[in-house]
Amino acid sequence: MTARDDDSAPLIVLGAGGHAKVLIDALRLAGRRVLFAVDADPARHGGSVAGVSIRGGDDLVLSQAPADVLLVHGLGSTRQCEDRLRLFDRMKQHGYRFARVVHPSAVVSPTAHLAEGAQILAGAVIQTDAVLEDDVIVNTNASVDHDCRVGRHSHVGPAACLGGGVRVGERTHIGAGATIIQYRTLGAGVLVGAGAVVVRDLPDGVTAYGVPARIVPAEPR
Ligand code: JB2
Repeated sequence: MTARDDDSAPLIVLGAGGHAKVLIDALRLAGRRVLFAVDADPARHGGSVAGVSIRGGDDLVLSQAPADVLLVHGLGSTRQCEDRLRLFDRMKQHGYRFARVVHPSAVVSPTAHLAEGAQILAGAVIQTDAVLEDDVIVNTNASVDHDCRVGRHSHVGPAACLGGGVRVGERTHIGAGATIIQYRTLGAGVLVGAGAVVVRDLPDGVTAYGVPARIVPAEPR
């Protein structure tokens, strides 16, 4: 599937926090129709997020036939991506599909590959032959250069920059404004701190901060 998402099915947003608001905004600008949102917090039920009503919890999704709707993954991440993975996999087990979200101001190469549920937010740039696997977020003003590959459920934070040919494993969180220089490889479950400059490969599961980025003992996530 290329950058364009032609599926016009109505949308249900999972989660009703900050990330969901940003997604709803992008969807509206792209002319997409959002049916309602669901949230794990019962105190939010009956309220709204960015003008979209919050009708209940995730079980409400199950009352909709999987063929009739597309889901939008509204859980963001600030340090770890496991919650996104858990919710995505739960809904996939029930047969649901996730919509791609591409803000109209994003620049996406026609040769980039956006897998199911990829989210490209305002001002982001996805360059030629980049591959974003399932459920990846490329947040506001971030850039993913040519031939990068970003693994499932990973999050490229606002204004982060991936040079050409960077490889990122699954569930890796790259903090706001971080830079990964060209052709480096980051493992799965890595946390890169905001503003870090990564000049060496990083193995699975590490936390790295600073300029140049150094591996530090992980704080509890
Ligand atoms: O399993 C769930 C679930 N777990 C938490 N299902 C559903 N449907 N909702 C769930 N939630 C809900 O997600 C919480 O009850 C809460 O209302 C919402 C998360 O909102 P919050 O604003 O705390 O975080 P966020 O994930 O929307 O946004 C974070 O990540 C973004 C990338 C924020 O830090 C943002 O500032 C950031 N831009």
